[in-house]
Amino acid sequence: MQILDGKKAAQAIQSELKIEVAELNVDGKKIPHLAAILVGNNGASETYVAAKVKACAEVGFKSTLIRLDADISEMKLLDAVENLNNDPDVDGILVQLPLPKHISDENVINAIDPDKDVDGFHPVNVGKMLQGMPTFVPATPHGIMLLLEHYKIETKGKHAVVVGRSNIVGRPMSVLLSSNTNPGNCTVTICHSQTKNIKEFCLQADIIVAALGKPEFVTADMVKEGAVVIDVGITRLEDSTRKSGYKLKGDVAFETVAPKCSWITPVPGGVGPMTIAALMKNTYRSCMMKN
Ligand code: BQF
Repeated sequence: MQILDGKKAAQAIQSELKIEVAELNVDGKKIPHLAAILVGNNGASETYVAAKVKACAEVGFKSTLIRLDADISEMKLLDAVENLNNDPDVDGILVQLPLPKHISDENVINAIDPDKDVDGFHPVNVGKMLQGMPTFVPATPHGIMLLLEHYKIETKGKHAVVVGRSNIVGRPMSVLLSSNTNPGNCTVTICHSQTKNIKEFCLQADIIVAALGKPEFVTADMVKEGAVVIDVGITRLEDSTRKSGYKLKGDVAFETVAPKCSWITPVPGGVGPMTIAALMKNTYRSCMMKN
C-alpha cells in the first residue's frame, strides 16, 4: 500500500505557482487576487477560509477576506458579491459554504460573475465542464484529478465508483473521471443514498471515491484487493485529548482498508490540501485569462 500524499502534491503545485507569480512580479504584471466572503463564524468554515488565505500568501497572491454577520440579509450579501464582480483587481470570488439557512446558496452562486467563479459552482461553468470546455472546475474534484496526475495513477479503462452525488464533489467527479482525458477515461458508477447493494458495486471498483460525509462508511469488506481509494470525507469528531477538541475522520475506515489498497489518501493530508491547491490554480488561471 502506498500513500497518495496530498500535502506533498499540493506543496509541489503551490511551489510552481509561486515561481509563476515571481515572474509576473519581475515583468510588472498583475498579481492574482482572490476574494473570499465568509458569512457568520462557523468553526469549520473559519478553518477552511483561513487555509485559503494562508495559501494565497504562500504563493504570493493577493487576498481579501470579507466577513459578514450571520444575520446579514441575502440582499446585502448579493451586494457584496456585486462589488467584487465590479472590482477589476479581483480575479477570483468565493463565497464560503454552507451559508446560513435564510440565504439561498443558489441565488448567491448565480450572482457571481462566471469569469471570476473560481469555485466553479455557477451553472455556466458547470455546463462548460459537462461539455469538456475549458472552465473553472470545482476545487475538490479538480484537486483529486491533480493528485491522480501527480502520482501518475493509471485510470484509462478502469472502473471508478463514486459514492455520493453532491453538486460540489460527487457529480463533477463522475464527469471528470469519465471524460476523454488523462487522468480520466474511466467507466464510472455513481452510488448514493438510494443505491441498493453499495458493497457489491464498491467491490467491483478499481478506483473508489468516497464523498458521502459518513465517517468510516467504506470498510475493508467493500474494497477489492489492489484498489485505489480516494477519501473525501472530513467529519469533525469530538476528541478531548486534542487541543483543538476534535479530530478529522474520513469516509473510509483507513486502518483496515489501507492494507488492501494499491494507493490510498489519508485524512487529514489527502484530498483537503489538494482542494486548496486546485483553488489556487483556478485563481491563477482567472488572472491569466483577463490579462
Ligand atoms: C487536510 C469543505 C466540507 C464542506 C465545506 C486541508 C482542507 C481540509 C482538510 C480545506 C472543505 C474541505 C473546504 C485538509 C476546504 C477541504 O489537511 O486534510 C484543507 O480547507 N478544505 C471548504 O472550503 O469547504 C468545505 C468540506
